[in-house]
Amino acid sequence: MSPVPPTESVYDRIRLRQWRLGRARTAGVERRTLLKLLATASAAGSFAAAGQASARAAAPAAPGIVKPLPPEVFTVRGTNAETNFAALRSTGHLTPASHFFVRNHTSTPRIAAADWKLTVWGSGLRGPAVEFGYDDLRALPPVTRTAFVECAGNGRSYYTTQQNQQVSGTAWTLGAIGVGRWRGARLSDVLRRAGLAAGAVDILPRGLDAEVISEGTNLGRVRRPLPVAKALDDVLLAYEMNSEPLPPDHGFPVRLIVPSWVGISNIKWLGDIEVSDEPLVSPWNTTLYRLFGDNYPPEGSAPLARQTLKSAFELAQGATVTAGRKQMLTGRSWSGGAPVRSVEISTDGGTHWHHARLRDTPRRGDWVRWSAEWVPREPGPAVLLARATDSSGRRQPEVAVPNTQGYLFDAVVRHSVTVV
Ligand SMILES: Nc1nc2c(c(=O)[nH]1)N[C@H]1C(S)=C(S)[C@@H](COP(=O)(O)O)O[C@H]1N2
Ligand SMILES: [Mo]
Repeated sequence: MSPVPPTESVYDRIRLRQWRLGRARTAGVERRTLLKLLATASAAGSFAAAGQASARAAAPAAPGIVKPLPPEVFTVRGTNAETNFAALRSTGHLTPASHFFVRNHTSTPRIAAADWKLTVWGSGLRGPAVEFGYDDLRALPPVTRTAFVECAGNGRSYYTTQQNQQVSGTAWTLGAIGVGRWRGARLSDVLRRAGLAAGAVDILPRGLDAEVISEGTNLGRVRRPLPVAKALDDVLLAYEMNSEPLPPDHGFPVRLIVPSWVGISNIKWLGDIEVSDEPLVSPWNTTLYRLFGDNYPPEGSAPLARQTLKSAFELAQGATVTAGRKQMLTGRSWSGGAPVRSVEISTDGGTHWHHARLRDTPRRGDWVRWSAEWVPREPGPAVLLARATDSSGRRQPEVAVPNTQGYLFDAVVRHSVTVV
């Protein structure tokens, strides 16, 4: 993988200041509307609460998801489907499409490849708008990359169940992640062919799915600005997932893959890309996908970029295990920052720790599978913990710093089992 663009965190700080000073252009939403949304975003339980309400009313099938959602594989949460981590035990390094979580703001649109085109346009191009058809994209030099797509809110429910904090949004456990092998065209090739100007600073990829209505406000179609530095680094316009055409729920015909970054960056059903010579903002990098709350300024942190460090057991919460019999505990750890270096397991609630055996070569933007043997002795409740350390020395903490929308949970998750 290519190194981190050095400009990334600098970019975020600058963009945030520009927006605060009114120097960034809001794309498709009035600045006034954004400021109003922002005022409520900093109070917990406001903006994304609609998602939570629909999660409570979850029907057995998720409205708007096309693929089958067998209950042993998925837990439906509103318009979304979370992968049950226990169901990954039988899968390899890559998450099969049949097991890959789905996060839909509205519902999966059905788009024919023959009717599809991508329009690249805006002040950051040297000339007029340029269109690419499906075959045009496939004719560009293909690249293949293994990368996770992980929702920024993955693990959100543990802010509440482990830390007793109220947060808004879908109450994911740890299954809002999947790893795919993505094949597609380089975004940099597309932007250069479209006539990228030297002064371009942001791009704004936008989905073809329905407009998002949140608490009576039409936010428009899903779109999130991306700095040109990242766009030119390692971003793909993917048309294949695990050697198959993208499934409808995962963005057919074409989606963006933005390695290591928060899930929302990976725009599905891509329809157009604005290229701008001035900074852009949308609800998805202002009122959403920033950190709000007591630990952050009123307008929130810089827009979220990289994912954090996490670990999960491939075991159901509350599973039953037999005393005196050898168990092979398995799981996965991942990071959007430095690659995972080691994983430690505790089977006694955190008193003793042992190294797990890593089964993959750790890479940033990917997960490593691991395993550890355990012979449970005493019958009764037990708490399993898995904690990863990355190659920069960062280790998963005991407590995650809270934010009102429950993003980027990184603490060690307590996994309860019963020994019988
Ligand atoms: N067009 C569009 N793109 C989207 C979304 C969406 O609702 N519409 N959801 C985003 C979010 S929040 C996440 S986490 C990922 C989920 O990708 P997946 O459904 O393929 O797992 O897609 C992102 N891209
Ligand atoms: Mo997400």
